[in-house]
Amino acid sequence: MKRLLLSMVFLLTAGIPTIAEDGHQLWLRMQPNEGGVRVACTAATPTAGIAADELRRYWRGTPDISLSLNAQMTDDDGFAISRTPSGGLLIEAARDRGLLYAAYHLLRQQETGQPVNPTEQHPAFGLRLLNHWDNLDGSIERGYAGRSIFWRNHSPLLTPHSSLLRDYARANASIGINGTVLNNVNASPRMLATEYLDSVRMIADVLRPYGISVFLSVNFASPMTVAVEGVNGGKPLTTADPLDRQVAQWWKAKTDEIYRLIPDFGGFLVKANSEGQPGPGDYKRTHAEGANMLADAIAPHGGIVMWRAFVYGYHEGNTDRVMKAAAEFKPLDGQFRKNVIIQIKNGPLDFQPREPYSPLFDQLKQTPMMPELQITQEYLGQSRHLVYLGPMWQEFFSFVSSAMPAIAGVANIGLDDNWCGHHFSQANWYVFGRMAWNPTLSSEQIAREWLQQTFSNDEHFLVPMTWVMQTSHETCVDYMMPLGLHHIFKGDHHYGPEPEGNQPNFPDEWKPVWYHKAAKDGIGFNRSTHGGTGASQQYRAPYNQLFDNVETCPEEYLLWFHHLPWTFRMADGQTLWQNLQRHYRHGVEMVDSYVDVWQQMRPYVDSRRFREVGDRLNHQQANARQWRDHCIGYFRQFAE
Ligand code: GCV
Repeated sequence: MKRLLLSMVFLLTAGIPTIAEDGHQLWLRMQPNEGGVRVACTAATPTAGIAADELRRYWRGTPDISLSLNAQMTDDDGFAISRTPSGGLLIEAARDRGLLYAAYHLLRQQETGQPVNPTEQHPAFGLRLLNHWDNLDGSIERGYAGRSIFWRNHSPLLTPHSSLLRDYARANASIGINGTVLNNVNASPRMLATEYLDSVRMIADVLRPYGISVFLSVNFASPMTVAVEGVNGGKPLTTADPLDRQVAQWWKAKTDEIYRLIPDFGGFLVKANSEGQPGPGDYKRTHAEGANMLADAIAPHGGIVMWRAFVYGYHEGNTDRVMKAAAEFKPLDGQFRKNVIIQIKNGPLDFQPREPYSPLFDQLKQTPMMPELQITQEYLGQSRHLVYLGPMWQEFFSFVSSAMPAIAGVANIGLDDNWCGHHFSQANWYVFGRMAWNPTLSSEQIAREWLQQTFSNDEHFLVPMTWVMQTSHETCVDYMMPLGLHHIFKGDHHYGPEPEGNQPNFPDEWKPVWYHKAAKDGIGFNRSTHGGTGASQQYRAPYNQLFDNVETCPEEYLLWFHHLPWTFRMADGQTLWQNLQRHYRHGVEMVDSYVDVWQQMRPYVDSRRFREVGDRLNHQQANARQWRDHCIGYFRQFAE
């Protein structure tokens, strides 16, 4: 109701977009057509029905469209659009999801003023998933946009907010997302209790027509908390050892129960033996033994297990955390069941503003892998900073092949009116979906089409704001952690600078000083083979050589791989210290110009979104200055 009232507030100022928008419509702000479009659909499924309805309601092009399934086409979510002899459009797909994606493709072309050409498209990744880090109490780990849209207050969501969930499903479908993990990887064992599974069933029922299947994160020790009928006399078990017969029985019985409720359930996501989570290592079993036990339970139903490679324990001593995933998983290559996929964060550390790609992608040869990207900007200004992640992911895809079965993005969605906290954070949800469909699309093109649909088609808006978006990631890197610096964050909330951070109660792996190693002799983490940890050697050729050699290491990764004197000569002839300061200052200057550019955008943006984005940009400007002053001020004691 509040939302409705707000969107009814008409402004009187001439020349300014008249409706105050709250951003809830995301990039789906199409105006209904006047009728007159004839849509024939031979596929009688709810999903095909939605595809036809969307076109009936919003399509303003050719008056005749037919949708039909074609079993001759490649069996994936792709689609083909062709012209009929009578000038109409024919949409064909092997699956009804393909029909839905074709409908949204046409509407996107329409809204962005693109021609409707015959096309055949197939997604790069078969599974395109969101990962929600939502807890059953309704809070969200690393969520910056309000509380969970799925769960609340330690009790199952008995009546799903269906219209909200439908809006969520529709938005995802419009960008090709076809699955979602409903709970945090730091999973409560209670997630698998029957009362919660009943909620999962209700959510699945709402999402299914939009082509979205549901998945759950599971706690490896769930059998020790949740009882299952017919196993151990209906009592929880005393172990979660994956080689224990009762444990395997427990998972089989639980999985059968899930599939009775949700026949198209997608599978499990597991964080094991990482950051204090239980796992097979607690019983001296390997990741493969743990994953395979779950894989065997779910295989008869056609489900999968996504096993995360983000592993490191606390207090493991002075070892190099970025090497751990490759060190633990490479020896297991070839030992996983076919329905196990290893889910790997884009970088080897933890979603830093910039990281080189994770070398585990180079190490596994016989095991399916999937990238995990983080949409929620945990380390990139959260929902306070305008940082468009398209360029960062494009950089990742320039190193890592997209020939993988699946991809996941850690969601930035909550109950806030505009879903994502910052209006521009919606673009990161959008670009994730678009790149999961086609990682070769340029981030710039995606930024532009998102701006067109979300705000305005006017070139006076599009040109400057595409520039803002495209440069915003590098800008954030500049004012936070340029030249390959990493993890210089304050506290556990990961917001704000703390280069002096050396908290005695933190493990080394969380301490900023451990990562930047700034001292009189220089700055940076030596991961080369020249007196360093040798992490450079986990990469395939030629990157192992390139990164290892200070002369050839790209400057953006320099201090990730090398510890260098402050007087080191950079490519531009400046010393490292001068160059580092230049980056910090440049980052701030860029944010200054974003603030100015946005002020020019008033004629193209409704009042509420104009104000809200402006407020956040002011905040970002203040934060960028803090980062610059704090970091330069701290490093100066060593550098000068
Ligand atoms: C869900 C980082 C985050 C944690 C997160 C973890 C993970 O450490 O700070 O909040 O936990 O990554 O990806 O498992």
